Parts: sequence; C-alpha cells; structure tokens
Amino acid sequence: MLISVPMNNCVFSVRMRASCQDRHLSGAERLVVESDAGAVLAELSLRALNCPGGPPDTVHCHLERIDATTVQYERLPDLSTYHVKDWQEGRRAARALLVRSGVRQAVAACAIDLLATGAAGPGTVMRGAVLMDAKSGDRLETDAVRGVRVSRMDMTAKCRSGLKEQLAMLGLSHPRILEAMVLSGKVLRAPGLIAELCWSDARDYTTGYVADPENGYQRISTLKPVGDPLGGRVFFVDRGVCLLEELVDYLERQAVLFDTSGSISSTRQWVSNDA
Ligand code: WAQ
Ligand code: MG
Repeated sequence: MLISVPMNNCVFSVRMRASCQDRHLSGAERLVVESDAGAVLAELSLRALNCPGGPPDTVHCHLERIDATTVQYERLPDLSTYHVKDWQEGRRAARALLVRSGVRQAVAACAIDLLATGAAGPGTVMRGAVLMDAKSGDRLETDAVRGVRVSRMDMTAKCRSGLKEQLAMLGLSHPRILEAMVLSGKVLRAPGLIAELCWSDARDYTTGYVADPENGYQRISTLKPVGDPLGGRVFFVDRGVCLLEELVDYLERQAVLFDTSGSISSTRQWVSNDA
C-alpha cells in the first residue's frame, strides 16, 4: 500500500499470529502507511479468526511505527517451478539446487533430513528458521525452537496486483506463494546468505522451494508426502562474510518493501542435470 515515502515519514509494521492451545495456526506480516494500518489490522484479525484449523483461542496483533526513511526498497526474486514425479525426486532436486548455490552436499542432505524429521526435536516444527553454516552444517540460531523469525517485509499494492495477475495466468494463485516470495526475497538480500530451503508444515501443502541470490525462488512441486505435518526453513550462511548478529538483526528488524517483481517462468520438468 505504500507507494512513496509518506508525508509524516511513518510506516507501520502490522503483524498477526493466531494459535490454539499453544499450537501455531496462522501468521502474517505487512508494512503499510499509517492511514491503512487500521484496515489492515482488521483484515488480518478476520483472517486469524477464520483460519484453517481454527478457531484460535489466542490472536496477537502487533502494530509498530517505523521510520519510513529506513525502509529498503527491493525487487522480488525471479520465480521458476520444477515439476518432480514424487517427493523423493523433489528432495533430490532440492539437494542438487542447494549444492549449485554453494552449500556442501553433506550439509544440504543434513538440512533436508532435519526438516523431514523435525527441526525443533523429533516430530516438532520450529516457529522460525534454522540458521545453518553452509560449510560445516553447524546450527547457528540461539534458540532451536523459536529459530530466527523474518519480519517487517511486504510488497507495494501495485507490485502485489501485478504479480497476482502474472501468477494467476500460470494457475498459481495460492496466497502462500506471494507470502513465501516476500519472505524469501528479504532473506536473499541478507549479508552472507547463500541459499534457503523451505517447505510448509501444512499437511495439505507439499510444494516447497530452494532460493538463492543468483537463481531466485525455485519452486519444487512436491517435497513431502500429503498428510505430513512437518516442514520448516533453513537459511544457509557463509560465516566468512558476515557477522551473525548483523545477519539476525537484518532478518528480524530491517524493513524491506518490494516495489518491483522479478521474472516468472512457466513450469518445467525437473531433469537431474538441471543443476
Ligand atoms: N521467519 C522464519 N521462519 C518462518 C517464518 C518467518 N517469518 N514463518 C514461518 N517460518 C518457518 C516455520 O518453521 C514454519 O514451520 C515453516 O517456516 C513453514 O511455514 O511457492 O507456507 O508458513 O508454492 O507453513 C512454500 C511454497 C510455502 C509456496 C511455505 O510455509 C509456493 C509455507 P509456512
Ligand atoms: Mg505453516
């Protein structure tokens, strides 16, 4: 909704999370001008109350004023989609794409295993992401249940409507796609970030992605069996080029607004020498 720096130099970060008996149900992130903050807050509250798996017993909504001159404007990553025949092939594709982006083979395999078995302990999903050393495979996040939470990112209304239209032409209209692209777009601009691996913890949503700064947001049609409640995110970092505190501060606090979309390619079949 923000098109240019507003008169009073303020934007608001609007965040929502909903849970039931401490189980996370739904969450969302927006960055809007002050005059839109109330409407967006109402929109996210309604979404929380009607979320799948609900009704929630607790909904947290959070409004926070941000100095508009600190907002970083960026272009969204390019989007591509690989069709794989089953989740096993999907995971092989994910590993190959991670290796192409500079993650060690053994580290890529270990990250996939971690999400598949539960990154917060056996059978348990983290609230945020794993930070993983791309060379050693060491986990760098301080809290292995919370992980690192990427926050304060959104796209402008113009960018959102243009992208929605482009994606709809390819039959890609699930809201998770836009949300994941914004999150990943911010992650890919982080200092020392080599790649990201993600698939959802939603039982019915099996598409995931590998993203890296050069190849963008690369969707993989399936990365887990239907009905599997596990999922998560791993951010692979090169510790040689960044300070961990700076990286985490950027991911959790820097406001990033996407005002331009990247290229969108139609789905192609994965062939094992693609990466
Ligand atoms: N920051 C860091 N990690 C997060 C955040 C966040 N803001 N939100 C969620 N996660 C982690 C957390 O461990 C979740 O369990 C996991 O990611 C998955 O979150 O192109 O919907 O919201 O078709 O279930 C990707 C593919 C969908 C979309 C990802 O993730 C497409 C998705 P979910
Ligand atoms: Mg989820």
